[in-house]
Amino acid sequence: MSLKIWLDGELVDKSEAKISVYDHGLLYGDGIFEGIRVYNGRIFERDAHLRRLFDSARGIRLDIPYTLEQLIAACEETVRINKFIDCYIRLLVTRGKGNLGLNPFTCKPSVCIIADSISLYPQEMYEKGLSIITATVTRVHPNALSPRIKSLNYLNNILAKIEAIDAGVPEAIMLNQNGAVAECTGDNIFMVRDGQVLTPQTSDGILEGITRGVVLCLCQRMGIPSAEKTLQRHDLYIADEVFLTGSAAEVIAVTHIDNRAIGLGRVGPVTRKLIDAFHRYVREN
Ligand code: PXG
Repeated sequence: MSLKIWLDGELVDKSEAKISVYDHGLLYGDGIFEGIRVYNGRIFERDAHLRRLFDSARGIRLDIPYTLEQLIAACEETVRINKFIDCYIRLLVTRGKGNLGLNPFTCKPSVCIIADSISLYPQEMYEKGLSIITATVTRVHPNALSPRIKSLNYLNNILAKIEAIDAGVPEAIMLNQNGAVAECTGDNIFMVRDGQVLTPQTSDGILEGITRGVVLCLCQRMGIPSAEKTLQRHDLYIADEVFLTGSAAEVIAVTHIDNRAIGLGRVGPVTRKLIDAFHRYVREN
């Protein structure tokens, strides 16, 4: 059976799910999205993802032509009709079909919901951890385009991802305009030093990741001290452990950065505990 895609209120076959070449999502990368996991048939952190979607929409002055309740029902229907138990939902809102020219206010927004599988890194990297690099390209300045907006315009991250691929590694750290650590191309970054878990603050120019929020919450529940703090690349180099979080990536260890071993150069004990706790948590909540 072919996959069914939810497109502007209808469930259509994947081969029929089409968007106009005049859609400003294509013409200008004008739109927003969410990437959400479904575990055990439940949409993980559903309300947080939808809240961020509506916040992103506000950030770019896009009126989503559906209510929160309608979008929730649409996501649930898309998962159900495709008979998924565990999957990944890509929910996107494009500015929609309009005229050539940047003016977004001639467009009628389109909403598309894809339920499918995703794997960001090969399975063996989850056991061994990742080697990553620092990208030379700077994370976009918050006053240019806030990284808090999950926009369809991912060129900044893609340029960093290309640097990673060129270097033969799967991921890159992006620094902000001040040279501080921001995040990776599709994940938030954490470090552990002397038993304390640290991650950059919102004001360091990051997407406020839902998985990041869950991991901070797990730290609290497990009695692991944690804080949001501006970090330099040097902080990562001298960390005991580094790991990444994201809806697609889940929680994954980083063992090497810029060819330097982090700590002992293997998956550390705090990371291991948080990975296990995360996998338990997603099946409970
Ligand atoms: N930073 C950036 C720039 C992201 O794109 C995260 C952090 C983590 O946020 P969440 O809320 O997912 O914990 C992201 C999320 C993909 C893909 O297809 C990327 C993300 C999510 C889902 C799929 O590469 N990035």
